[in-house]
Amino acid sequence: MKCDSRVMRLYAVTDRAWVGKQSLYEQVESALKGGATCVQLREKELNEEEFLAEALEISALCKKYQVPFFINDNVDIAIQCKADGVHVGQEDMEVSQVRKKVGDQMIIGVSVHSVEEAIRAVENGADCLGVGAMFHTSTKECTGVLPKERLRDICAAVKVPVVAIGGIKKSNIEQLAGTGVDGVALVSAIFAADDIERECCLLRELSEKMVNS
Ligand code: 3NM
Repeated sequence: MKCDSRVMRLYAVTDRAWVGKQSLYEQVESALKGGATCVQLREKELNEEEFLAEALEISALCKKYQVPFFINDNVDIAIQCKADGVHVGQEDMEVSQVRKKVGDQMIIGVSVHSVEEAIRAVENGADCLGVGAMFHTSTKECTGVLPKERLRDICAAVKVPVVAIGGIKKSNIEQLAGTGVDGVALVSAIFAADDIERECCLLRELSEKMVNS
Protein backbone atom coordinates (compact mmCIF):
# COMPACT_ATOMS: atom_id res chain seq x y z
CA MET A 1 0.00 0.00 0.00
CA LYS A 2 1.34 3.40 -0.87
CA CYS A 3 0.73 6.39 1.35
CA ASP A 4 0.25 9.87 -0.15
CA SER A 5 2.61 12.38 1.45
CA ARG A 6 -0.23 14.96 1.74
CA VAL A 7 -1.87 12.68 4.29
CA MET A 8 0.99 13.62 6.68
CA ARG A 9 0.37 17.40 6.65
CA LEU A 10 -1.71 17.59 9.82
CA TYR A 11 -1.76 14.23 11.54
CA ALA A 12 -4.00 14.26 14.62
CA VAL A 13 -3.12 11.67 17.29
CA THR A 14 -5.86 11.30 19.91
CA ASP A 15 -5.46 11.35 23.69
CA ARG A 16 -8.45 11.02 25.99
CA ALA A 17 -6.61 12.99 28.70
CA TRP A 18 -8.34 16.07 27.31
CA VAL A 19 -11.83 14.62 26.91
CA GLY A 20 -14.24 16.73 28.95
CA LYS A 21 -16.23 19.54 27.41
CA GLN A 22 -16.40 17.48 24.20
CA SER A 23 -16.35 13.69 23.78
CA LEU A 24 -13.43 12.14 21.90
CA TYR A 25 -15.74 11.68 18.90
CA GLU A 26 -16.67 15.39 18.95
CA GLN A 27 -13.03 16.38 19.37
CA VAL A 28 -12.01 14.30 16.36
CA GLU A 29 -14.86 15.77 14.31
CA SER A 30 -13.68 19.29 15.22
CA ALA A 31 -10.15 18.36 14.12
CA LEU A 32 -11.48 17.03 10.81
CA LYS A 33 -13.54 20.19 10.24
CA GLY A 34 -10.42 22.23 10.94
CA GLY A 35 -8.40 20.41 8.30
CA ALA A 36 -6.71 17.39 9.90
CA THR A 37 -5.43 15.21 7.05
CA CYS A 38 -5.07 12.00 9.06
CA VAL A 39 -6.34 10.67 12.40
CA GLN A 40 -4.65 8.12 14.63
CA LEU A 41 -6.63 6.59 17.47
CA ARG A 42 -4.17 6.11 20.35
CA GLU A 43 -5.63 4.35 23.38
CA LYS A 44 -3.53 3.02 26.23
CA GLU A 45 -6.20 2.36 28.87
CA LEU A 46 -9.28 0.89 27.14
CA ASN A 47 -10.00 -2.83 27.07
CA GLU A 48 -10.29 -4.53 23.67
CA GLU A 49 -14.08 -4.33 23.54
CA GLU A 50 -14.18 -0.61 24.35
CA PHE A 51 -11.27 0.07 21.98
CA LEU A 52 -13.01 -1.73 19.10
CA ALA A 53 -16.36 0.01 19.69
CA GLU A 54 -14.64 3.39 19.66
CA ALA A 55 -12.48 2.46 16.65
CA LEU A 56 -15.57 1.56 14.63
CA GLU A 57 -17.20 4.93 15.44
CA ILE A 58 -14.14 7.05 14.70
CA SER A 59 -13.40 5.02 11.57
CA ALA A 60 -16.88 5.81 10.21
CA LEU A 61 -16.39 9.48 11.09
CA CYS A 62 -13.08 9.66 9.22
CA LYS A 63 -14.65 7.94 6.20
CA LYS A 64 -17.32 10.66 6.14
CA TYR A 65 -14.54 13.27 5.91
CA GLN A 66 -12.48 11.09 3.54
CA VAL A 67 -9.48 11.23 5.83
CA PRO A 68 -7.30 8.15 6.46
CA PHE A 69 -7.77 6.51 9.85
CA PHE A 70 -4.93 4.79 11.73
CA ILE A 71 -4.89 2.64 14.85
CA ASN A 72 -1.94 2.97 17.21
CA ASP A 73 -0.17 -0.28 18.13
CA ASN A 74 -3.12 -2.70 18.14
CA VAL A 75 -2.91 -4.66 14.88
CA ASP A 76 -5.96 -6.83 15.68
CA ILE A 77 -8.20 -3.82 16.29
CA ALA A 78 -6.89 -2.22 13.07
CA ILE A 79 -7.90 -5.35 11.14
CA GLN A 80 -11.29 -5.65 12.83
CA CYS A 81 -12.32 -2.04 12.23
CA LYS A 82 -10.86 -2.08 8.70
CA ALA A 83 -8.63 0.90 9.47
CA ASP A 84 -6.73 2.48 6.60
CA GLY A 85 -3.54 2.07 8.58
CA VAL A 86 -1.81 0.86 11.70
CA HIS A 87 1.08 2.63 13.43
CA VAL A 88 3.65 0.66 15.41
CA GLY A 89 6.71 1.56 17.48
CA GLN A 90 10.12 -0.08 17.63
CA GLU A 91 9.09 -2.02 20.73
CA ASP A 92 5.88 -3.37 19.14
CA MET A 93 5.49 -6.23 16.66
CA GLU A 94 8.20 -6.53 13.92
CA VAL A 95 7.11 -4.68 10.77
CA SER A 96 7.40 -7.80 8.60
CA GLN A 97 5.10 -9.64 11.03
CA VAL A 98 2.62 -6.75 10.93
CA ARG A 99 2.65 -6.88 7.12
CA LYS A 100 1.94 -10.61 7.19
CA LYS A 101 -1.05 -10.04 9.48
CA VAL A 102 -2.62 -7.00 7.79
CA GLY A 103 -2.04 -7.97 4.15
CA ASP A 104 -1.07 -5.71 1.25
CA GLN A 105 -3.81 -3.12 1.51
CA MET A 106 -3.31 -1.59 4.93
CA ILE A 107 -0.87 1.29 5.39
CA ILE A 108 1.82 0.57 7.99
CA GLY A 109 3.40 3.49 9.83
CA VAL A 110 6.47 2.96 12.00
CA SER A 111 8.17 5.15 14.63
CA VAL A 112 11.88 5.52 13.96
CA HIS A 113 14.71 7.49 15.56
CA SER A 114 17.68 6.88 13.27
CA VAL A 115 18.52 6.38 9.59
CA GLU A 116 19.23 2.70 10.28
CA GLU A 117 15.81 2.14 11.85
CA ALA A 118 14.17 4.04 9.00
CA ILE A 119 15.83 1.98 6.27
CA ARG A 120 15.08 -1.28 8.06
CA ALA A 121 11.43 -0.33 8.61
CA VAL A 122 10.95 0.48 4.92
CA GLU A 123 12.73 -2.70 3.81
CA ASN A 124 10.36 -4.66 6.04
CA GLY A 125 7.23 -3.05 4.63
CA ALA A 126 6.61 0.35 6.26
CA ASP A 127 4.63 2.79 4.08
CA CYS A 128 5.27 5.90 6.20
CA LEU A 129 7.44 6.87 9.15
CA GLY A 130 7.04 8.93 12.32
CA VAL A 131 10.17 10.61 13.67
CA GLY A 132 10.48 12.07 17.17
CA ALA A 133 10.50 13.48 19.61
CA MET A 134 11.42 16.67 17.78
CA PHE A 135 10.84 18.88 20.86
CA HIS A 136 10.30 18.29 24.55
CA THR A 137 6.91 16.71 25.26
CA SER A 138 5.10 15.71 28.42
CA THR A 139 2.53 13.64 26.50
CA LYS A 140 4.77 10.58 26.21
CA GLU A 141 7.42 9.46 28.65
CA CYS A 142 11.01 8.54 27.80
CA THR A 143 11.26 10.29 24.48
CA GLY A 144 14.61 11.94 23.94
CA VAL A 145 14.68 15.00 21.71
CA LEU A 146 16.27 14.33 18.31
CA PRO A 147 18.39 16.90 16.46
CA LYS A 148 16.76 18.43 13.37
CA GLU A 149 19.66 17.04 11.31
CA ARG A 150 18.47 13.52 12.22
CA LEU A 151 15.04 14.26 10.77
CA ARG A 152 16.67 15.69 7.64
CA ASP A 153 18.92 12.63 7.23
CA ILE A 154 15.99 10.21 7.67
CA CYS A 155 13.88 12.11 5.13
CA ALA A 156 16.76 12.00 2.64
CA ALA A 157 17.33 8.27 3.20
CA VAL A 158 13.83 6.99 2.43
CA LYS A 159 11.24 7.45 -0.32
CA VAL A 160 8.16 6.98 1.89
CA PRO A 161 6.37 9.93 3.56
CA VAL A 162 7.75 11.09 6.91
CA VAL A 163 5.89 12.89 9.69
CA ALA A 164 7.54 14.64 12.65
CA ILE A 165 6.14 14.18 16.17
CA GLY A 166 6.73 15.27 19.73
CA GLY A 167 6.21 18.68 21.31
CA ILE A 168 5.17 20.29 18.03
CA LYS A 169 3.04 23.43 18.33
CA LYS A 170 2.25 26.60 16.38
CA SER A 171 5.35 28.42 17.64
CA ASN A 172 7.88 25.77 16.57
CA ILE A 173 6.51 24.21 13.34
CA GLU A 174 8.59 26.51 11.17
CA GLN A 175 11.79 25.18 12.79
CA LEU A 176 11.17 21.97 10.81
CA ALA A 177 11.37 23.79 7.44
CA GLY A 178 14.09 22.48 5.15
CA THR A 179 14.23 19.02 6.71
CA GLY A 180 12.18 17.43 3.91
CA VAL A 181 9.47 16.29 6.31
CA ASP A 182 5.94 15.88 4.88
CA GLY A 183 4.01 17.14 7.89
CA VAL A 184 3.46 17.20 11.62
CA ALA A 185 1.75 14.80 14.03
CA LEU A 186 0.33 16.41 17.14
CA VAL A 187 -1.45 15.37 20.30
CA SER A 188 -1.71 18.18 22.86
CA ALA A 189 -1.46 21.11 20.42
CA ILE A 190 -4.72 19.82 18.93
CA PHE A 191 -6.63 18.00 21.66
CA ALA A 192 -5.83 20.31 24.59
CA ALA A 193 -6.99 23.34 22.58
CA ASP A 194 -10.16 25.17 23.60
CA ASP A 195 -11.27 25.52 20.00
CA ILE A 196 -9.92 22.44 18.21
CA GLU A 197 -11.37 23.34 14.82
CA ARG A 198 -9.82 26.80 14.78
CA GLU A 199 -6.51 25.49 16.09
CA CYS A 200 -6.38 22.86 13.34
CA CYS A 201 -7.04 25.52 10.70
CA LEU A 202 -4.05 27.50 11.96
CA LEU A 203 -1.82 24.41 12.36
CA ARG A 204 -2.69 23.16 8.87
CA GLU A 205 -1.77 26.51 7.36
CA LEU A 206 1.57 26.54 9.23
CA SER A 207 2.32 22.94 8.24
CA GLU A 208 1.61 23.58 4.54
CA LYS A 209 3.85 26.65 4.71
CA MET A 210 6.64 24.72 6.46
CA VAL A 211 6.54 21.82 3.97
CA ASN A 212 6.50 24.11 0.95
CA SER A 213 9.15 26.60 2.12
N1 3NM B 1 5.20 9.65 19.99
P1 3NM B 1 2.51 16.01 21.81
S1 3NM B 1 6.16 11.75 21.01
C1 3NM B 1 2.78 9.72 20.60
O1 3NM B 1 8.63 10.57 19.90
C2 3NM B 1 4.14 10.27 20.59
O2 3NM B 1 7.67 8.91 18.92
C3 3NM B 1 6.33 10.32 20.13
O3 3NM B 1 2.52 14.44 21.91
C4 3NM B 1 7.64 9.90 19.62
O4 3NM B 1 2.14 16.40 20.45
C5 3NM B 1 4.51 11.47 21.20
O5 3NM B 1 1.45 16.41 22.83
C6 3NM B 1 3.60 12.39 21.93
O6 3NM B 1 3.87 16.49 22.23
C7 3NM B 1 3.38 13.65 21.19
